[in-house]
Amino acid sequence: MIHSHAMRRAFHCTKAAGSSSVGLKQVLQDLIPQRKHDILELKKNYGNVKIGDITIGSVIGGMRGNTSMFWQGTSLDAYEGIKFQGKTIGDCQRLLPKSPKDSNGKGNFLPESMLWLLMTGEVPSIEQALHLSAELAARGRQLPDYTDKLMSNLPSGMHPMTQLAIGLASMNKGSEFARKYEKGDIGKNEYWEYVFDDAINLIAALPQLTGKIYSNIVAGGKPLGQFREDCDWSYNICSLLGMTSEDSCNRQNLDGKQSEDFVNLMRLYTGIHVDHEGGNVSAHTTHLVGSALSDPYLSYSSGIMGLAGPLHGLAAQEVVRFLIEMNVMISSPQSGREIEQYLWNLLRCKRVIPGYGHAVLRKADPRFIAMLDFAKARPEEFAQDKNVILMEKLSEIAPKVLKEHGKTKNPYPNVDSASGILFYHYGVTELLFFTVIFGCSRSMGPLTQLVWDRALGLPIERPKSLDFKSLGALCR
Ligand code: CMX
Repeated sequence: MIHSHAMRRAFHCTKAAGSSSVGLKQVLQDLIPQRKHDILELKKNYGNVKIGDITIGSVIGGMRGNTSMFWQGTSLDAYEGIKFQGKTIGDCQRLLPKSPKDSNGKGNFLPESMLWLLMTGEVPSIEQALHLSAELAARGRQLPDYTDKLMSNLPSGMHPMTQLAIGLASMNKGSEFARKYEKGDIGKNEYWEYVFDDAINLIAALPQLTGKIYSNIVAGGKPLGQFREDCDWSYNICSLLGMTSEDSCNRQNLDGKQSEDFVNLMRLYTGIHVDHEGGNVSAHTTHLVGSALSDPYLSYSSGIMGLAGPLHGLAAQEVVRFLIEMNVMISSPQSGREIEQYLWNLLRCKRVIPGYGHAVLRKADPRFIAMLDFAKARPEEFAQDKNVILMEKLSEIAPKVLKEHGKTKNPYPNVDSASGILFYHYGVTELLFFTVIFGCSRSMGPLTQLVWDRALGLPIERPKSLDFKSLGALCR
């Protein structure tokens, strides 16, 4: 029997002793000993407590309902959606520090604030968030030489996610963790520090890497914008895509307001895609590969390979294609009857409606709602965009159709229903590229967990597998 008060005592959430410090690593340094103690106590006192049953259905059904991962940063409730250290998207929008450069007060929180929250469980002060932002900018000023050269020499037409995975894997050459481990001069207790440094360096490098990939796709490798060390992480992503009005390139001729909105879209998008608890393919893969003590670059590069799948991160691209095609075939994006017919034809051909359904969620994805709200708050920008109008209309009609169709467990829109089409609106029209932006954001959750995996000394993952004969024996 579990004594809940004892359990709470064994795993209470402790405030970091030095949480007034502005340095993330220092705050973690103070936090880790208590958490380490907590997890050892948990294992010692409650290691035999059963969490759930594993059924044959879950063994051959993608491990659904098989609660078997430790994941601290986020949790996913089928009806409430994603929570970041227990906080909803709305909470995060209220509580997390924003960029002081945002003049109109409508700005989104900085993803750097989210990274802090994920790592420590605490909402950072504005000083802490800006300190982390400046640290990322300082570390991300330029790509390592070897990565830069490699990226410049990739064959043209290479899939953007392949480019991202190659770029990240190449950075393993500079991995502090791999170097120290190879030399054999670090003990288990110190692993996390080097994993942390690699994780921060990796996240810091993503704006440059993303800009490089985009320039490979659209400009034959010619730089599209400038990295600014006095700017935040999302701003630098936008700048290196040539999407800010301050850029000499300003590819889409965005005016000041549009440019500010685009940066805020990037902050929103990259702030809420950071994680979706541990079981999703990109997060799970990063955690699994990292459990073999592969360094963060190799681990997250593997996660990126999973994110590239059409049932995971690539869905945003499929949605954009789908909306554009449907708009060609129907007389108006408001025509409910024609949309319904279009969807039924699709389902009869055994195709899925992209952007709908989810393995865990059982209601509309709050991330979708946040993206939709972004568009709704800017009617002057989006009112004439047929794709955005169709996206919204579809979110009323598709759930009815999918419910009647009767197969899908969750007939509601997921985040990918909205994200790509908003980037497309501002002129990022290279569909395969969207998942790279997803990859920038997703780095934060799985890499946070990787730091904690090593801080808590979690072991290599090695579940048991069963063949047909063994499953058959269980059925007798
Ligand atoms: N359109 C049509 N059929 C769908 C469907 C959709 N959007 N979503 C699920 N189904 C079908 C499944 O294909 C499955 O059919 P079969 O029994 O014939 O194989 C059946 O409904 C049951 O599936 P489910 O249990 O509801 O969903 P899963 O957990 O197996 O899969 C997901 C989840 C997301 C892969 C699926 O809903 C899907 O393919 N959606 C479209 C692609 C998409 O939007 N992906 C983005 C996911 C977002 C994320 O990664 O966070």
